[in-house]
Amino acid sequence: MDDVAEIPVDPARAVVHEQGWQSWSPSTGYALGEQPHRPNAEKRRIGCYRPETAPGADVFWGEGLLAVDPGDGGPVTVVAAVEPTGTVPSIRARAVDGRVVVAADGPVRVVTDAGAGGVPGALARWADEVAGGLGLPAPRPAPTIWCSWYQYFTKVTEADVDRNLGLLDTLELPVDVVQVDDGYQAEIGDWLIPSGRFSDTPGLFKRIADRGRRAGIWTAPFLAGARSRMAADHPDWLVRDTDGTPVSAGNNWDQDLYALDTTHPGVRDYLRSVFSTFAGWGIDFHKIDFVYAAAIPGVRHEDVTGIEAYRSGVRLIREAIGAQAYLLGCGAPQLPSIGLVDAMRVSPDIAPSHEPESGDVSQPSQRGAALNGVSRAFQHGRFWVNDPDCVVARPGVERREEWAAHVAEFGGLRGSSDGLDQLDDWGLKTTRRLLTDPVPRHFVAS
Ligand code: 9PG
Repeated sequence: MDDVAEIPVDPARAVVHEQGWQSWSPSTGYALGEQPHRPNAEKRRIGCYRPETAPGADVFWGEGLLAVDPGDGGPVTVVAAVEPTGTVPSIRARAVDGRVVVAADGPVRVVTDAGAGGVPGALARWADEVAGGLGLPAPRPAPTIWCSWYQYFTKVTEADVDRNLGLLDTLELPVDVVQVDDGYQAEIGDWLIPSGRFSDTPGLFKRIADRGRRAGIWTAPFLAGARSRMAADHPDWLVRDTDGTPVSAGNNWDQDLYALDTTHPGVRDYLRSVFSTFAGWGIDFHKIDFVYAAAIPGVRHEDVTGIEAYRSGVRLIREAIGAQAYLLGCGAPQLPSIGLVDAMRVSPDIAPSHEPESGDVSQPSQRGAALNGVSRAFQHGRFWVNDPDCVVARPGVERREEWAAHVAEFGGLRGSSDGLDQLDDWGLKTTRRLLTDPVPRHFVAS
């Protein structure tokens, strides 16, 4: 790493802001004496942080973006990737005797920002410049969603979706898209083979459309689960180490995960056929998840960087689903996704509990979800529509009033993810309000 800036600070008041790699990576500001959030297990480091870096908690570390507020009233320093959609250098900051010393392992620019609004203001101005430089159009208005995940998780059944589809009518909820999440498919990678709990998936999506709603689906298109038929049938589709071992893309669903090589013609044909099949079923909303896998370092069919492989994979999906379909990224490298998606999950998952079970804020919890939703507000309306994660408003959700207030202020995409028969009066009223209220076009730093 080379030093790129040395900033005199008030050590008692200075703040260093870290940008994490992907949707679930903790992103926030820290006082100099604070320990930044780091993974507490290897599978989380790979699956929720940047797989190729492992900074300790004794340094601050941003992936492609880091900002320093000196705390003495002086300007904010933003250190950022020169080409955030091409090369995302790691940026390290250390406190040394009344100074913050910043170093990077690739091309960055150092911007001194004396405008209003502190770090959020400076990041918003940086994002405006990036969006302007790339000529990004304003993001399209997002549809409202009902999502199966946060009530039913992987145990969702076709009957659960049908029941909620009916309740949307009975309750007259203004939901545009019914999005079936993880659980409809046989395995991670076997997207067109139904799980035992779904008997007629195309029929279900047709019923959604027949009721006047749009059909949405979840996939993890660049993952191959160790148990999948796809991994067994096509071992040549996986990203590998130089010694030929498939690269680990983490572990979830009680199995090892591998990354698909999006430059391999077989993978490209497969993804095209999966997403064209979905288009034929009338699906026009896609939550593509765990997409960090496509960018994982390793050996591919074509000699491209992980970020190039990732972008070409997402572009291929966009071509297959059509320009009109709505595309939501999740588990997605943030800066490399600029210009590719309509909306982006900017946080780890919401959960009924306020604290993450394992103590790692990249894991499901209200605290982790809110942390990122606030600090990534600057991205909303500039790079895409921010998805702060779904509204969960049923009784039993800890501090549900706080979560609803967070979504009201920072979302972006508005989705409900309760079993609609689980809502009490407050939950129903709040869900309706959050689905109806106008969404701020973009975040403005106060
Ligand atoms: C479906 C879910 C939902 C959810 C997504 C994603 O192992 N992990 O660290 C891990 C992180 C996030 C996660 C699952 C596992 O949730 O964010 O909305 O779609 O997948 O499986």
